[in-house]
Amino acid sequence: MLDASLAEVDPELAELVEGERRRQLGTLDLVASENVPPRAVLDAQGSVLTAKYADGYPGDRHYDLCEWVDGVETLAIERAKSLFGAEHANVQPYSGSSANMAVLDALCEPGGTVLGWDFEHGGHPTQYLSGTFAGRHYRTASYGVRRDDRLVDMDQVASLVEQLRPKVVFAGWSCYSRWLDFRLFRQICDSVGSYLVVDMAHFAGLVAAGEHPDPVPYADACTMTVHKTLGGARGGTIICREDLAERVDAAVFPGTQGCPLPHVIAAKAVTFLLAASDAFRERIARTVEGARAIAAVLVEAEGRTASPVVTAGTDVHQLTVDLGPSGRLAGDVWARLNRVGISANAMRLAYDVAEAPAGSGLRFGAAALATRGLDAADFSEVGDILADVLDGSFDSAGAASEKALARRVQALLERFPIYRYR
Ligand code: DSN
Repeated sequence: MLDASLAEVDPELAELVEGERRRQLGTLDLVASENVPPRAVLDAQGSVLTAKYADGYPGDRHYDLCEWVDGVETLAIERAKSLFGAEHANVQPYSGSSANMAVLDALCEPGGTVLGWDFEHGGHPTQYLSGTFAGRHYRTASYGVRRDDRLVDMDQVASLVEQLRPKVVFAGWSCYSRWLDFRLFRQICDSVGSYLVVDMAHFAGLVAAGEHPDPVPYADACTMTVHKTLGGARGGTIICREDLAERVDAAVFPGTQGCPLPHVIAAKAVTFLLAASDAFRERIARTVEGARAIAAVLVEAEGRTASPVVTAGTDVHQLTVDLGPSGRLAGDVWARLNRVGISANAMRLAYDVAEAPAGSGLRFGAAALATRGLDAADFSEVGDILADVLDGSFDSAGAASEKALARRVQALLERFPIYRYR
């Protein structure tokens, strides 16, 4: 059994994996948190490193014969530090959520106060929400975006910080389209001595490529995922100031995790290497350009879709459309997107008019398609397809229109294939 392939040992499972590979090949992926990890990352993540126990950190493990995995983790740490200009990096968090949990464990005693970004306003639940470790172990509150322009309400942040004097303030989002003023967040945190943690799970790749304001000079710590705009290993990473390194490391291991995953850390090392390249910078520039191109087409089409682009555009890799004025639910349009070969997210928005859980929001991201190779003109074609799907008259046009759109999606997929090897 040791040397037999997955297909030989478990054809049933192999068929499911192959089905997902074919699905990825045949879907225009506009899920803002997804990407196309390169083969080198998949090779590392499926390597023999999977077998090794290595609790601890390089040079200080609870297991013997760790010299090779020490080398792997040291490479990942040094590459992460160099990529982000960080004083310290911990590459062991299993995910972005684990990274947030460890940072809270490092910086805040249980029962302490934490201020996060409201989930329906674009934040991540693990920053504060009841039902997550943050909501269970800390006294939490949240801020959001303004009703009129849907930009983050920095007056509300300042007033909540003054009133609650939180130990930790999170800045960073899962669904937002504009840059953040990290200097202002820092000033507000300094006014009461709060730690500033920037959750850059989504925009870490943009920061690495210089396509987004850099939070590192302002934040006490930054958490990130390595598989979204960074486009690589499935997992999290924390970077922080040197004086917090010991606390952050102890909070990751043994505070909140057991053995690190050496195979995933190896895949993170490859990701950080690739993210330091000119090719990566070019791809991220094309990603942002792509999101802007889609947004521009959808803003232009607002007359016929009755679905405004939130904040009327984007500065980052994603944009959100508000179906509220059209009277349609995101879940219905989402199903139509799937039928023509597009994947995206339906979500509730700040001040959502819909009562259904899926709400009125559709989030579109350009990261995976930029990795496939699309350029600005191709992204405009994607925007045109989306505008047709969102068009109110589409309902009466029916199946014929869906077929025509599916053909246009197929033409793009054929021009930009992925995973041609098995
Ligand atoms: N689930 C991720 C996203 O889609 O944004 C955040 O963790």
